[in-house]
Amino acid sequence: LDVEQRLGVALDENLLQVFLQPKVDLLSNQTIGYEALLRWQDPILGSVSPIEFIKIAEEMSLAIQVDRYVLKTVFQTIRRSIDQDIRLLPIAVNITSCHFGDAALIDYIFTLSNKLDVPLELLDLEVTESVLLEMSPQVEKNLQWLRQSGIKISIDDFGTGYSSLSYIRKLAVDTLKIDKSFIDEITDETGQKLVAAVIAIAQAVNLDVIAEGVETKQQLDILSKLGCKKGQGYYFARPKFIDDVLF
Ligand code: G
Ligand code: G
Ligand code: MN
Ligand code: NA
Repeated sequence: LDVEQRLGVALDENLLQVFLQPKVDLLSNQTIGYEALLRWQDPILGSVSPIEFIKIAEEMSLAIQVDRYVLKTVFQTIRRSIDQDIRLLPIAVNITSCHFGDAALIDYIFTLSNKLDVPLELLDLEVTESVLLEMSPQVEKNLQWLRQSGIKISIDDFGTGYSSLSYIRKLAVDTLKIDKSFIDEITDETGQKLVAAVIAIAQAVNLDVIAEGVETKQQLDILSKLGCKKGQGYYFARPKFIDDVLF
């Protein structure tokens, strides 16, 4: 059996697990939100990396189903948390580029939120720069609607794609996530200058900025010195099963 065949089964039988990784305020060390990340421990295939199965999902046109699976799981879990009076922070869900320009995305999110009575302020979305390359009227419409609904939008893996700076200025997004590859090199002089440049871009266009893949105290100290106020990475916490994080 291969990944292609099992992925459909995994979606139908809820075999994919949603994990959460905290986003942290660098000054106070407080968690300010989470990113939802999929994990798949398959009874037949063993553990399958999201890098592999997300790519296959895209090839098989299952990407939208995968995104919906995460959205549904996150909303259902938020509902259970509200029922138990647990204090909640926004949870960011990664949306595949091709899905972001789909009119049905809005309907899906709106229907879930209504049906489960979960405020949309508790949802954030992350998309990669490639969405900006394919800027269609529907992408712009979706961005506007999402923003008006209180859903914050981050550009993921920022700096690795080809997004033009003029798009970033015009776009209704909230946050740039500095890709881990830049943080990996932040201890080099040139690497540090690059991260400083990304932070300057974000400040110039009034966007929030968050560093991804922070693994060491040294990286954290340099980020703080450069004026970055938020971070995410193993230094703070690894992703954990959503129920173990929230309950
Ligand atoms: O969590 P990890 O570092 O193993 O993720 C590897 C890749 O898979 C990353 O690029 C991450 O964005 C992607 N990924 C993980 N979970 C999801 C998800 O729920 N949806 C999408 N579209 N991508 C995800
Ligand atoms: O593409 P995206 O940025 O959504 O993917 C984030 C991926 O990076 C996730 O798979 C997550 O598990 C992983 N990740 C998060 N923090 C760290 C870190 O500090 N080090 C490493 N190596 N991976 C990380
Ligand atoms: Mn992400
Ligand atoms: Na990223």
